[in-house]
Amino acid sequence: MSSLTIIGMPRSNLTRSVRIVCLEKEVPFEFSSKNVQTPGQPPTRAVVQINPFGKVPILVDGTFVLFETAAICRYIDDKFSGPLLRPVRADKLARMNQWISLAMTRLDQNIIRNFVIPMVFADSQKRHDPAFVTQMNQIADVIRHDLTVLDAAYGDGWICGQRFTIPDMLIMPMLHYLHAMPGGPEMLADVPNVNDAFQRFKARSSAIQTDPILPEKLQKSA
Ligand SMILES: N[C@@H](CCC(=O)N[C@@H](CS)C(=O)NCC(=O)O)C(=O)O
Repeated sequence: MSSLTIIGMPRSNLTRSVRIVCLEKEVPFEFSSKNVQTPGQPPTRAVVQINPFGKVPILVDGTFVLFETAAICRYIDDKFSGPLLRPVRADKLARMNQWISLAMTRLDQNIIRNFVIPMVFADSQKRHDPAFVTQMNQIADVIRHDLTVLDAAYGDGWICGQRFTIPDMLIMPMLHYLHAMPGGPEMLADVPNVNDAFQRFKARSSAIQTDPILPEKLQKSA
């Protein structure tokens, strides 16, 4: 019997990644969004008490509390039996860690924080503001560049070859949001290996069970 709880928000891409890791690892867990966020407000006391940085996801395993998505994903894979979510050979493992690091630093920052979030919160007037348009176009160019690099890595199916591993579980939820943005489907269509992996990701049970179900307004804006 697992005592695992994942604390986070259903629409947080990183919380989704951790839930996907649990599902792929076949570990039973509870998902708790209680007192996690008050929209437009700083992190709640309930969150800050267990993560002083005020961020989710957070893992609670009995008395053990862990924050930072990459650390949580690796912990789940290392601690529990079930399908291995990483390669075995040292060089392949190092390569996986390279992609995890890239996903958590550059890709999450550029795709989610610098592009998706500003686009979601921009009203129609803001979306037509020339300074905002220039800024979004510049970030879109960086994302296009990064997707091209990823496309070469996705040549064998997933980023570490044929096995669906932790960096895929971090990157694919980011692409889910990117795909919902204006120009997102076109960006993905330009990178066929990444796009093919994204289509296979969407069909996985772990992706379906954690689908953030984006509001219709957002879906239509793509
Ligand atoms: N470095 C952290 C980043 C976590 C993060 O930015 N989480 C977002 C949700 S995806 C969050 O907590 N946002 C709420 C806030 O910033 O108040 C990690 O890897 O877990």
